[in-house]
Amino acid sequence: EAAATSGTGRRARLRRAATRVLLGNWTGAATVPSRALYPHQWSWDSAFVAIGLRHVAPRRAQRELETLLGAQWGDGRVPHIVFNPSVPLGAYFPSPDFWRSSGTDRNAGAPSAVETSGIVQPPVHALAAWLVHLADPAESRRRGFLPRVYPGLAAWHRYLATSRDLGGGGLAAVTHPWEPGLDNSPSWDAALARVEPAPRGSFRRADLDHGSPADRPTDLDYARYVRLAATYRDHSYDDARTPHAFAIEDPCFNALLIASEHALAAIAREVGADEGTHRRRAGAATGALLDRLWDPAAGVFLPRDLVTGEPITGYGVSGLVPLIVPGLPEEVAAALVRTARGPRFRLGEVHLVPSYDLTAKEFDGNRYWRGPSWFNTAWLVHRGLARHGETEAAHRLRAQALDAADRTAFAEYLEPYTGEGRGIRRFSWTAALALDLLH
Ligand code: 2M8
Repeated sequence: EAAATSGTGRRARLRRAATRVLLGNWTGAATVPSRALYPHQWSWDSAFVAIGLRHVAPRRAQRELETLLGAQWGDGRVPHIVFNPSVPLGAYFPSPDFWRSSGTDRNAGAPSAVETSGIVQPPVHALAAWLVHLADPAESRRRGFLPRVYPGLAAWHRYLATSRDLGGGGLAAVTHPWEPGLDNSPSWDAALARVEPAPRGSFRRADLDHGSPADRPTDLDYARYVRLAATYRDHSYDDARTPHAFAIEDPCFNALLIASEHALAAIAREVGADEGTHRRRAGAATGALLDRLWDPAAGVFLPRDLVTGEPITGYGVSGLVPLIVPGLPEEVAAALVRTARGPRFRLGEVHLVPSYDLTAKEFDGNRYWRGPSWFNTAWLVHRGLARHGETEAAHRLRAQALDAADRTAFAEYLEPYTGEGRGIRRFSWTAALALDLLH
């Protein structure tokens, strides 16, 4: 009984600590991922933040998503960063003077009142909006939350389904390693190697003011990130005109789009719009995901490189995330669970879910998305396990995540073998997703 009581006490303490992190990172209209390393609003971070915040401050959770959508472009894209004008330019690279969004010709319809990046991040937003609504439907209806966000979310999905279907097969492509959010994953290495690096000294890495170089992407990675973003910018962020040296169909990105499309259907029903369109799109995208990215022999979803037309072999956590997709064939789900439990991810044996194959030579347990375990992907895998009746595995993952969040003061990521915190602390989505798992 004493243990149970202290468990309850520990949970209450963790809930308070997580809430404090989110309050500390709140800027008045949105939440920064971290005051030091990421002092602006990030797209998928905000969606995860809203998912946690809904339990303690539902109105702020709504606000978080509304602020992000307030920076949406005319063509429907939701930018991956919305810049806070009161933060000095040198605090984060690339800054607004690199992206020059408000000065871009009006084709893509970048807003003029706010500075943003020109690339995107995974579409977790409709899912987040629906979960935020469910946390407090009365408050949501009182504020007209869903009618307010529905048109923007629908336009966002339309942008991805049209301008970003670069392969013509019914999936959305990412055009920069920052877009899938798994920045320096080994999965992007071969595609990135084709990109001519920007000249050394043409940019300054503000991230190294706050993060250890051993935990961050390399200078060569950055030189290529800069080249890709500059090329897109110099083509006015026009997807049809940009010669995309990097174009990939990522399983995690598309699985989130499908889960969000189902959420959008539920939102449409609630606001009196046409639910059927969204369900049909979700169904079609699920078919495309299975046709184009599922590898039954490997037992994992593989990203597809649209430049070579070939699948990208190797096991990334992205390939497990389709577990969250409603209506996934049971044999596919079962194979994914086997892969997660197998030697490459060792679910339940190591801490959370490594971002990359533990047995691969590219695996690096400290360096960002090349191996460390992250809380957002753990949350997604947890959701997928629960969906497929893997109750015990889900339960264990949840317990690990809560314990790790607590132990590490909400670290950005973990070394998977030791469970030690890496990156920055008081990281917003770690706190937010811990809050969600506590409920
Ligand atoms: C990381 O990415 C940014 C660029 O967008 C960076 O390295 O500066 C990634 O972990 C990404 O997934 C995340 O959204 C962002 C902010 O937390 O940081």
